[in-house]
Amino acid sequence: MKDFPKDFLWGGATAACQCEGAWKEGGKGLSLGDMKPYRPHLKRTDLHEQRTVSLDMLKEAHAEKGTGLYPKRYGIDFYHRYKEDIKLFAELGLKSFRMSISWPRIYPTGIEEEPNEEGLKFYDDVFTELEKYGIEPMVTMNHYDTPLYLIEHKDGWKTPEILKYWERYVRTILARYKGRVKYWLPFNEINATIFIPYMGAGLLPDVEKENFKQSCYQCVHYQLVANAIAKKCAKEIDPNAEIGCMIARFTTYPATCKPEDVMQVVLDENYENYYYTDTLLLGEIPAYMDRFYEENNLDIKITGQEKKILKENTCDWVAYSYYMSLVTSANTDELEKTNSNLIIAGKNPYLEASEWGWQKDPIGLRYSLNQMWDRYHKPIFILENGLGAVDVLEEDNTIKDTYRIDYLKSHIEQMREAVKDGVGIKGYFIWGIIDLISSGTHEMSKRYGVIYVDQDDFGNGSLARYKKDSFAWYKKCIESNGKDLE
Ligand code: BGP
Repeated sequence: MKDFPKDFLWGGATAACQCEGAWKEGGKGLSLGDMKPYRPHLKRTDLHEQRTVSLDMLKEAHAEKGTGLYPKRYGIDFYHRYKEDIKLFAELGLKSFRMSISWPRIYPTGIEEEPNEEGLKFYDDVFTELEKYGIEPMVTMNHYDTPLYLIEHKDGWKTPEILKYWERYVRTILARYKGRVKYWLPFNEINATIFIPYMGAGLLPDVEKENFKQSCYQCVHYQLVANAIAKKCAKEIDPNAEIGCMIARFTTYPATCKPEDVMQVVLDENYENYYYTDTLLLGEIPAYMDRFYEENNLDIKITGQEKKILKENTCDWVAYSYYMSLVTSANTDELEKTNSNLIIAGKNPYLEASEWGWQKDPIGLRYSLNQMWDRYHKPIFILENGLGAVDVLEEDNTIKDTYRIDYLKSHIEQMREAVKDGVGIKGYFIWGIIDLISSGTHEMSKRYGVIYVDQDDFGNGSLARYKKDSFAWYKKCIESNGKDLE
């Protein structure tokens, strides 16, 4: 029976806007994340409030002098500590490191004719460090990191003008890092804009008002085209580069075996997940979207040229983040709800949830891997999986995170089952391999790492790094190519 292939990429993932900090250093321009405050008065499970950014909040962020309540401005100071961190990744035995390039570090406003050399040099240095230890980079081009200027002055993702700036950025980084980066992911969770419109596309509900849904889907369309443009550029600039696509995977179960509930699963998964991967892997906007646009009174502008780009530039592999599964029904009002990554959905009485309400479901990982493989037969990467939890730093600087080991172990076991099922999985990345700022709630105390970072929710702490118990556990897992999970 099959097992993990020899060249399986055991990885760890981060994003520039959650770890780099140095928001104004090295010529970097403002980004979406720099403007989103930490709001300690909100409940951890209050997803609606947590994800919304209003015009007033943006104005306040522009006026803000200090950095106290804007944690993405300082991150975990990866910008200055990347050597120390990469050394730890090497000690861990990491085969691949997922990171993102911050677009506004390369083009501060997005519209410059020439890139910012200091920004380019920073990533050169990061790649040099990774090469020193033989760690393969997996690079996201845009992880919730659109330059703020494009949003505030150029209508952001709402018009095709952005594609010109995007292409310039993509060409710059593909050419600069040619031969150094093989795996490129144009967008983190390209289905996110519908759920977190601000971080996905800089959309503010109080600006969009009744056009909100229309704007969301128009932005999504241009992001899909942008993903295909990245593939087009890669073919010209670095044919050895592989371009992927990624969604936040919402593995969905019906609340009952009532046919209406089962049908609802098909609809939810089509609209929330498959629309994106079908378009980018099969090369056509799926027919079910025509019905969706019509029923929702959406008038999405799509040109023949854009369809051609999508058709001719399908992705080499597919990826997703997997944290939990969801429940749906034909009558969602009847469902007891829980919080999940990006989405509020039905609760599953058979599953336990994390403190943030995310329902842990390792079997759902095997299930979704089979679904994705059957649908596309393209190599799959799990680019994010992990458990956000409150960790305790003991007096002797140890962190006994057995709950995290249990979570990771159960998911890796199910991933192995999927490998045995014949699914072509190429790599697995623990999200937040090192503790970083939470994307959803901006807390520091929602920790995912196998490396602890001494910093609290308000930016206090030494920033010292400590190995958690899960560090030694993941090291063994990697060394044994997934055989030793004890
Ligand atoms: C994904 C994002 C990541 C990450 C993760 C965990 O949706 O791609 O950036 O943060 O979710 O979410 P959170 O940080 O809200 O716990």
